[in-house]
Amino acid sequence: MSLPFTLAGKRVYVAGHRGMVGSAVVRRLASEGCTVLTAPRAEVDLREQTQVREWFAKEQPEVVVLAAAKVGGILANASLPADFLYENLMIEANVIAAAAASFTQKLLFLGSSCIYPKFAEQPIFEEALLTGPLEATNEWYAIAKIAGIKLCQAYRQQHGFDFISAMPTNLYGPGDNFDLASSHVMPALIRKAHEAKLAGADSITIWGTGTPRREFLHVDDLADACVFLLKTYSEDGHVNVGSGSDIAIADLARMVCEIVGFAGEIVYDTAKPDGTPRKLMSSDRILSMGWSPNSTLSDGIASVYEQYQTSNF
Ligand code: GFB
Repeated sequence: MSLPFTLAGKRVYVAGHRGMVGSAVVRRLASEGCTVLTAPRAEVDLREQTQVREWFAKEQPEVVVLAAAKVGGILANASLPADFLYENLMIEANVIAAAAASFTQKLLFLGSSCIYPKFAEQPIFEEALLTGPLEATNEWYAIAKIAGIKLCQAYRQQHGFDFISAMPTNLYGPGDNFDLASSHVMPALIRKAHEAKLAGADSITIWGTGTPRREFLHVDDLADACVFLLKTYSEDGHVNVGSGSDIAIADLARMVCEIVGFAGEIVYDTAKPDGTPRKLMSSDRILSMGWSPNSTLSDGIASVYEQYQTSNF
């Protein structure tokens, strides 16, 4: 495959276009001069092999961004192990195999930083994959994502397909899930602080001890990295995509409360899980290729809060 790979004039399928990541990728592709293809779930259920094969045979996408996944925060991951493992395995296997069967020129698979061992040395380089046990709260999702990386590598090695993988850190941005039972921490904190402010409450309760550290990246930065990798990367190894710094959940909660304008107390529900103590990735590989993120955490949170107040989540 010759690089840089051109998107202009190509038919680019974004799987998962209604999700936070997929919708950001669709927005970013608007300036690439390509035709963006999407398929509503009512038309193609990505867990169903025949539907996926038939759709690919009919639409013949030349490029695929695989952003479709069953996703959720720490509690959803821990309480729905069968759904997270089965649905993600099916989606990946069906889309990657259908892309190969219809001779898609390039495919980008999106994973997650939870693929790395729970106690991986920090910052986590790509080589840390499969060097230790996973974090229990998300091992089901992580195993499915590891299988997706390996499937891309297997098609590359056995059949020469240009299938690549990117591993984003914890993401946030427009289109996030604000349901408190199933969301990730960022939308949960924004919603809790906002509702407490409106109610004149004295405190908000957040999960765990507040000591775990997480690295956050705005989803528009990830979408930009996806386009960058599609155009410039064509190798076997997966590529980390992060912001380069992490923050303790307690400090994040304070930052969100300040942005939202809630001055009450933060209470910790330690019956809820902490998850991985820390997962700061090294993004040296993509930085050395010439990509870097644009958003700062505080600006990113402020813009999401603005959107949250004006939308019907
Ligand atoms: O974002 P989160 O759900 O996912 O939680 P993970 C991050 C941290 O925030 C954990 C704490 O230590 C939570 O205990 N936290 C505090 C909260 N308050 C809240 C709250 O109200 N809601 C939530 N959700 N968390 C997920 C994985 O792990 O990250 C997935 O389960 C995936 O597989 C995703 O990899 C990116 O960072 O712990």
